[in-house]
Order: sequence, then structure tokens, then C-alpha cells
Amino acid sequence: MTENQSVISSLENGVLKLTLNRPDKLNAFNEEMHLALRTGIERAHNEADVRTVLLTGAGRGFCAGQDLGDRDPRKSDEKPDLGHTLDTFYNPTLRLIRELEKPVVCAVNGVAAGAGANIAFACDIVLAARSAKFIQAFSKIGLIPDAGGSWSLTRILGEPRAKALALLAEPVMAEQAESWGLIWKAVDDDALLDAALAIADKLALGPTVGLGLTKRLIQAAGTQDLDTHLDMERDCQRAAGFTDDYAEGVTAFLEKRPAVFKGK
Ligand code: T3D
Repeated sequence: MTENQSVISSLENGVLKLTLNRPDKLNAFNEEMHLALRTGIERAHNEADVRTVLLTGAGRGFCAGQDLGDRDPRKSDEKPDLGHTLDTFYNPTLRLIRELEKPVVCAVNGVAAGAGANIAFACDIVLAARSAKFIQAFSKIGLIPDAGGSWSLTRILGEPRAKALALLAEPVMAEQAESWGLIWKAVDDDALLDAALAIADKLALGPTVGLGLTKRLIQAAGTQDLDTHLDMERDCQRAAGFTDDYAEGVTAFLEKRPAVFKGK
């Protein structure tokens, strides 16, 4: 286990668990936490031993978005260039999560606000504690939904709900988020981590290359036509068919035994 001030990281059975760890600030992002989270996700990209990521938060919140203490207008005469901070911090992390060809499970343990909510929505399988809520807090401080929020909310919910959530900044409870398809499941608070770990463990024992290609395809589906997509499915299936895990999956089926995938 690696522990630093802002993200706790541990690797067990192929699951890299990353815990946002600024509980006194509801795990709001400062620069250090940005860099620590990015380092964790880069590790998942680079290390074959990592076959799934599990992202969660320490304490009673998941993540309250940007640390507004670092944006205090009373402490500076200059207006901040928030485009620069998106380019430097939020957008690279969002891209890393989406481009990681391994599953990212998110366990939303408490309130997820601003960019905190939208980072959760960028993950592949999102579970939330029943008491957790999601808030597009941006309009309360004069900002727009970033960290991919204006994109993901609109795609998942459609314009009417995306606009209402973003303009009104009203909280959405976990069960509502589940029923709207914003997350996979709401679970009892004390069952959250076990439920998320069970999913992460299962995925870490899965055919990693095939799972990664599946993620790539599903993410591409919204932005390309069927013809292009069928070609992409062909290419991905070709790559999947060349993996050892495919051979193992078919062999295990024919031998009537569970498959033992190696992630290759
Ligand atoms: O700036 C850029 O780089 C651009 C990118 C922006 C991305 C963004 O995410 S913008 C949106 C920023 N986030 C927010 O506006 C949310 C602010 N927080 C809240 O609205 C509320 O804290 C919550 C709804 C999340 C939770 O409310 P509640 O009542 O459960 O908790 P609380 O009492 O408000 O917060 C507990 C503590 O966490 C408190 O500290 P204290 O008083 O106990 O010392 C509070 O100040 C601190 N905290 C919560 N959120 C933030 C924060 N401190 C700094 N930044 C925060 N975002």
C-alpha cells in the first residue's frame, strides 16, 4: 500500500484501489490530489498486474470537485484561467479514465459534487451508497459543468434532465441516479465497498484485453455511424480472437470447467 497525503493506493488480486483522501474537504481536488490520482491511473495503464481500477473516497464524501479554497478571489487580484486548469488537471484525468483499456469501477461513498460527480460518471461501472447524492454544483458559483459533465449528462439523460440538473444544481440521490441510468446501482451504505470489490475482483479475473476492447467499442458507439462501427467491431473482434484468453475461454467451455484468464 502506498499512502500519501491525498490518494491512498493499493494493489490486490489485480485490483488497483485508489482512495481519494482529503476527507476534511470532502476529497475536493487540490493540485496534489490531481497529480496523485493521475499517477494512479497511469500506473493502471502501464502495469499488466493491474487488471481493474476501483475508485472511491475516504470519509463521508466521495469528492466535492475543485477545492474552492484554492480559488479564493479575496486572495488574488488576478482572475484565474480556469481553461488552463482544465487543460492541465481535469481533462487529462478524464481522458486517462476513458482511454484506459481496463475497467474502472467507482464506489461513490457519499456526496459527489461538481467535477467529483462527473469523474464518477466517466467511470465504467458506478455503484453508489444509498445515502450518496450527485450535485452539478457549478451553477451555484457561476461555472459550467466540466470534467465531461455537459457531455455525459446530455448523452445519458437527454437535454431536459441535463439542463435542469446543470441549471438548478439540485441534488440527485443515488436511487434516482440508478433509475435514470446515471449509475449502475445504488446499494446499502454498509454494503457499498464489498459490492464494489466483488465487481472489481470479478473483472480482474476476466479477459482483460476483450474487456478493454468492449469498453472502447461502447464508448465509440455514440459518435460514429453503424457502418464505421461494424468495421471497428470487426477489428476489435480480430484482436480479441488473437488473445490467449479467447483460446482459454473456448477450451474451458468445451472441457466444461471455469475459464482461467490471464489478461493476455
Ligand atoms: O477551478 C477550476 O479549476 C475549474 C474546475 C472546477 C471544477 C469544480 O468542481 S467547480 C465546483 C466546486 N465544488 C463545489 O462548488 C461544491 C462545494 N461544496 C458544497 O457545495 C458542499 O460542501 C457539498 C454539497 C459538497 C456538501 O455539503 P455538506 O453540507 O455535506 O458539507 P459541508 O459542511 O459543506 O462541507 C464539509 C467541509 O468540506 C467544509 O469544511 P469545514 O467547514 O468543515 O472546515 C467545507 O468547507 C469543505 N468543502 C466541501 N466542498 C469543498 C470544501 N472545501 C473546499 N472546496 C470544496 N469544493
